[in-house]
Amino acid sequence: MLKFINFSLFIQGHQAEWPYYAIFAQKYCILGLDCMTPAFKRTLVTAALPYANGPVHIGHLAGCYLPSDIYVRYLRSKGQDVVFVCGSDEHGVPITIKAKKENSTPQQVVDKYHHIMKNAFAEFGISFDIYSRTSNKVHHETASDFFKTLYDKGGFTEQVTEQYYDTEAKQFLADRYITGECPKCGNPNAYGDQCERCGSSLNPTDLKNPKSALSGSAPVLKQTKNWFLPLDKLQPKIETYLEQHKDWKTHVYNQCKSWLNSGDGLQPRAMTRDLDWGVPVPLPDAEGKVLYVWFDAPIGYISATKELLPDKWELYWKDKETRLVHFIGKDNIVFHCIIFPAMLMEHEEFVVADNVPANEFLNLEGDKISTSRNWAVWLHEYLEEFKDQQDVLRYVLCATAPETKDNDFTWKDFQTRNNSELAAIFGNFINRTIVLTRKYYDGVVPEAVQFTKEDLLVLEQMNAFPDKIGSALEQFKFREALQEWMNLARLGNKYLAENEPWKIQANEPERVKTIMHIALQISANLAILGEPFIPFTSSKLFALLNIVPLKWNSARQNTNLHSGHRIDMELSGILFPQVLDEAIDLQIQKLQKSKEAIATASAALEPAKAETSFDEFSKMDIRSGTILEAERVPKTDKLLKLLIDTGIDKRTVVSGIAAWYKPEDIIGQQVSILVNLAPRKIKGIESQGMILMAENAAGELSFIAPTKGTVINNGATIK
Ligand code: B3M
Ligand code: ZN
Repeated sequence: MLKFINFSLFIQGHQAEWPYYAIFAQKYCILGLDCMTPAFKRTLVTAALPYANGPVHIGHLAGCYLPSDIYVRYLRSKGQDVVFVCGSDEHGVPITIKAKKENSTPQQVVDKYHHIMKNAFAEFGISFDIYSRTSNKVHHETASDFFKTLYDKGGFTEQVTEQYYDTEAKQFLADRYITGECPKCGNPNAYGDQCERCGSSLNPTDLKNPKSALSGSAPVLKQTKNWFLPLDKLQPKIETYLEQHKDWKTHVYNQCKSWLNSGDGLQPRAMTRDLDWGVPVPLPDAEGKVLYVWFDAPIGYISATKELLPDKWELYWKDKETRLVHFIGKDNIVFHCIIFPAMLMEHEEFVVADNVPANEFLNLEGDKISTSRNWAVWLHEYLEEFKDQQDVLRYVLCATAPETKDNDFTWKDFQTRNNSELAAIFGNFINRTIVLTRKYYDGVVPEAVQFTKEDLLVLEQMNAFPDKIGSALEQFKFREALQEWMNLARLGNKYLAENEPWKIQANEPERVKTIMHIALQISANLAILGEPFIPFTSSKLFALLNIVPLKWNSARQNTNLHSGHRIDMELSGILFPQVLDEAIDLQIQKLQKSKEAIATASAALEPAKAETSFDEFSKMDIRSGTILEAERVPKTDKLLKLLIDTGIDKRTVVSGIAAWYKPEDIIGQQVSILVNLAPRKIKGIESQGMILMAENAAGELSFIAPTKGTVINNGATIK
């Protein structure tokens, strides 16, 4: 109905704009009976390709994999033609950074995590038709061809620009290799390609106080050639596209709008990178360059479809009657609503997204989920601790989904939703129905003898649920849909509680037959309509009722369990055991440990030293310098002999940094050096000063150097 209302408002406000009307009329059957049913022939659903750089946690699940799975299961149940694709995003800096951290290679990292992630999704019933990966051949070819096609059409501008370069690591610093202050919101930890706090898409040179994520040092600017997508020129097309999608979730639409309207609007964006991990740029003069991960990753949706349906994939990508829906987290909005559509439009052969129902973020016990702080509920750990209870987590994450704003997952809420909703309402209703059917009728569905007015009302209400739930799902209102499903269980529970068959069986056995007949129909409908949300339980319930799984539209009927049909006599009707306080306490303790670990790490920092005066401090002459030569001091593990240009002179300094820096890597490194420290002999070498280093609680060292590259000359004072 919502679409219909929007439509009338639209007609009032924009009577002259008939092309929009035509698009709208084509998109939805507004003149048909079922105005929510789109006029598309098939749907392609994509879920964001997660970086293969760590295991999966509840934030991933709640953000896009659970809602997309619920949506797809619903469409399948409705008998619609739907394909659901996903896979691991195996390129980009998040992978190479992880490899560095784990002291392994990018390939080893993606091989390890691809399988862990794939299994976790399968264990939680995320029913992808394919879970592919972007390191495979089909993808490399598809992404390469896509780039070539755009290139041949003149879709890129070739530009030599100054990009940040880490002189220590001898590498250009793309995307997450560089961090700094977000120019839009001031977040001090924004990445070179994006600020995770305000969602802005950035270029590394936008960051204030940039810093290399590789060495921690301040980068220098160095010229390099890259290929840019001229988003500035494409802005009008994107604007028109967005105007056709006012039906998108408000926060998604508004975010897109604000990018288009902010500052000078969209800016050209480099689609290639100076990196050695990724899809090589398919041009002769592009040695050592790969495609930008955000160029190749969304093409991964296309490659995955190709891999799944080698003969039919084009139908899902090139036929106008395909509806493309991207499920993502909010940090991916710009890439899916602006950049990828721009790429697809420029290519000209592909359909673009009809909807991008992004979710906001899920927090955990009031704090942002964080892998590095181990503030997360990991799916593999959950499975060990709550064996066979995947549906409880699916239910809770759907009930608290961050659909329109960030939301919080708490273990107390998890317990309450299990015990007071799944167990006390749904589970209780099913168990009573099964137990009484076995007890009174030896498991055989009794005949409804005579319906009272109240029975008919309950049946009528029951029959309204498929549309109520369906319409909420079609509008991506998953919480509301789930609540409606639970309302059907409430209806059943209330019906039994009011009619109390257990009390009247002795005197009114005929009446009880009708009551139980109706309770059994409600149970069957709960199994059908619950399948998208809690598929494991739904199939247990079908087994309990001893019927094959039924499709959505059967739930409009009262006759899914015929009189005379025998339900299963063995299976347990307890579908959701209680979650005990001890289990919850254990989880809370576990999180507490993560908090303590973080606290211990910061407590390990040295307390501040006693006060000093400015005069005392000014006695120290600290200058900016550059390392000219470096070599190991023989027979020591820790010491390097450095020759430093202090601007005033060139002098030798012995420094205990050999555990952290190789001599060959630090030539050219800018340093801060205390030049008026009295000389002293170390291992027979006269050290004429001291370079300043930062040291963390773990004893790791990093240079303290001027951050403005060559602007600060050797000899510049530091005060
Ligand atoms: N891998 C970002 C992420 O995992 C990215 C999504 C790609 S979707 C094409 O958050
Ligand atoms: Zn920001």
